[in-house]
Amino acid sequence: ARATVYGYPRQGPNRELKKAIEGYWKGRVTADALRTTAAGLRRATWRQLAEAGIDEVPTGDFSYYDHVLDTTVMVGAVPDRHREAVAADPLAGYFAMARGTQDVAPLEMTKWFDTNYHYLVPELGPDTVFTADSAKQVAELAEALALGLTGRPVLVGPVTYLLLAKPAPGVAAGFDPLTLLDRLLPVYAEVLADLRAAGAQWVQLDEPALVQDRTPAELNAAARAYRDLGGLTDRPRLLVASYFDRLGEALPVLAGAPVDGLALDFTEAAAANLEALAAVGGLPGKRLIAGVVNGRNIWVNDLAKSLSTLGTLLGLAGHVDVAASCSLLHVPLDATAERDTDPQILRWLAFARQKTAEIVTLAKGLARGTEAITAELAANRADLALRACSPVTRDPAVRARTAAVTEADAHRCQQYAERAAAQRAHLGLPLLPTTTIGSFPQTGELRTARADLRAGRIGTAGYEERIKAEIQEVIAFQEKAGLDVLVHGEAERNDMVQYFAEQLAGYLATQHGWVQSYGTRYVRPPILAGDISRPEPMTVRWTTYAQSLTDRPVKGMLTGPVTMLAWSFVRDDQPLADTARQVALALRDEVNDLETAGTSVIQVDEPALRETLPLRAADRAAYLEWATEAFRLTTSGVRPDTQIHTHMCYAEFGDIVQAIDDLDADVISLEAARSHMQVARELAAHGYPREAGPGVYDIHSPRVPGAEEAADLLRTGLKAIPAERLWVNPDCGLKTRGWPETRASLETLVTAARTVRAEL
Ligand code: THG
Ligand code: ZN
Repeated sequence: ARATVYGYPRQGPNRELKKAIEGYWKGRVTADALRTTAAGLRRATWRQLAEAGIDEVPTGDFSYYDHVLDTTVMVGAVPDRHREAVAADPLAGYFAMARGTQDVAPLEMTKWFDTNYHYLVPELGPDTVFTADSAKQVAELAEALALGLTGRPVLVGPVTYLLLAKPAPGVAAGFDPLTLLDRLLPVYAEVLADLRAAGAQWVQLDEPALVQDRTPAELNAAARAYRDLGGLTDRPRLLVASYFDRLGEALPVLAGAPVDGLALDFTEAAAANLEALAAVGGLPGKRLIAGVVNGRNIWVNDLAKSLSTLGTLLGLAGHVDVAASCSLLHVPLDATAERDTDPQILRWLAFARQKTAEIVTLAKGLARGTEAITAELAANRADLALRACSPVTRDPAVRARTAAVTEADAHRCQQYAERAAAQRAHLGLPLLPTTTIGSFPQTGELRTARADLRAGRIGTAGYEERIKAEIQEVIAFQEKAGLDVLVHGEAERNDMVQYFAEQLAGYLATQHGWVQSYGTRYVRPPILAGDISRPEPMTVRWTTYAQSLTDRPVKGMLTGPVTMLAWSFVRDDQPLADTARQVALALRDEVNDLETAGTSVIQVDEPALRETLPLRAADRAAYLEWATEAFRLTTSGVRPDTQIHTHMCYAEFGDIVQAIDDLDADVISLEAARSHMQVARELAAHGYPREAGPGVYDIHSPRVPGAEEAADLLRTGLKAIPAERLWVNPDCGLKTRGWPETRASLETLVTAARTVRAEL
């Protein structure tokens, strides 16, 4: 049995890649220096993998920005608007596709399946002409071979590439990129021949799109693709890789194709994949790579359990190798860098480097029997036992409280109509009330103040004075601008998830646990390590301080339980629903304390509700059930006259309108400016019965809308939502904006609201 991985974090131990790329963008680093840094990082990674005992290293998984964009370059599908720039300077042109320039828009970016990685969406049309450019793949393979290693090029497969694409601008929306398959396959054939000539024995084609629900036509396309590529004579051996879920109906398709091996996910999808594999009679004579080490979480593997799965698989394939379930891109680099973490807890954690060691151990155990890894198995058993009975993972008070939750706890005690009347009387707001989403500009001074606090240059008192001064300014501005429901501006928050994670017991923050979100942007997701509780109020101080400065209502601002889970590493030792319920109860305490402290409007943001939707439709109802319950559990402990708001970003709400309704929030604000109030029409078509604020100002752009433009958007909104239920707000929070455009836009927004009010 061989040990392998499909991909590795690209950034380097100190995010050297980010620094080099951003330096190149600013003109401080030359293209050559950037290339040298990148090659050094690749070499260091391969050496480390080889020293750890990985038999076959991945190549071509490295990227300056995104591996889907690299595939676009490999198949020559550069959009027309970028051709000139790419021809003039390939590296600068590459970044122009990723980020746009003054004159040309970038490719659209979206989530890579259900991970927190984002890729650049290929733009294709009936006129797309593919041409092979295997230079990057060939060069990186050569680098690994030059180190004396066995390299396995990893490519995005042709079916997944087309399924991830969208019609190019100007192409009819009904255009199906999959119709280009026959044109694309010869290009893949050429790349495969080049890689074989360069010395590749195996090439991996990643087809994660096949773990999603697929139509018979799409499955046929996959069958055709791998019949054609498998039928080539001048090619390396082909490994088709799937991950993130079960292969389902695509498994018989790939098992029957003339390819040499399959890679399957045996973590959460283990049972389904095992069953489906047995049902097709296994993969006799073929290579099976078993992804038994979870590539998406940060927990140590249960080695004994994985060995048992591997043992079962031995009877089902010609040859079984061991890997992580997916690329290790989605986990941080090295847990031993976390020097501030409790050493007990550190033993439960496995980042990319630790997962690599687990894979090697399992391959050894599979090849030579458990006797060969007795010490590793014993240590692993001890670590797992410590985790299972640690007071961190088992807090009896939290467990008793979650067990006692009743149906009634997750429901407001009055129907919306009665609540709305009570809230109207209590708040006394005008028609078309104006508000913001919560955050105000995070200025350089605020970030400096936080850095000064961390470095000990200022004390807590000095820092808090700084935050209070900012709150005073934010409140004074909103009063002057004439907004109706004010916010404190969130000056004290570094990140909407991290801020709460740092204050909740059971959550763990990392020092160096960076994971790529997109391009050179990284996040450090906190870890839901144990049972969650709230030792003390987290936001009440700042909200009540802001309220003390004004007679208008100040909205309390919290991050919702689903988003707390979506942007953290979650536990693997209990159902997500249980973790969500614990977080919800902790947040419920905060909601209730805000109300007790005199807050009449409380917003619980759930921007990630839509993005955590499971890949398979069959799994969605169960997810939406616990997700909406967790939100209601957070927000249902308040009086009828306390108004609950929520907020969601991004535009595709169509498939979760019912879930949005099930949140039972009194008011929801949504992104809508760019789509001209499309969501308002979608809500109306669904019969959404409560209040909504489709955004009238696109915060992703520094452009200030005109008052008449904003008023027009409001009039459009009024066609879908009656005046009694329509709010006026921007699309999203303002933390990434500067003060000048924030001031101007909010003044415009109030003017527009007043204009349209006068027309009613
Ligand atoms: N918070 C958290 N997770 C998120 C988002 C968030 N995941 C999804 C989405 N938003 C990701 N978007 C971004 C946007 C900006 C950055 C990262 C992810 C970013 N990162 C800084 C960088 O890499 O330079 C680092 C910031 C820091 O120092 O913490 O700019 O809003 N939790
Ligand atoms: Zn938003």
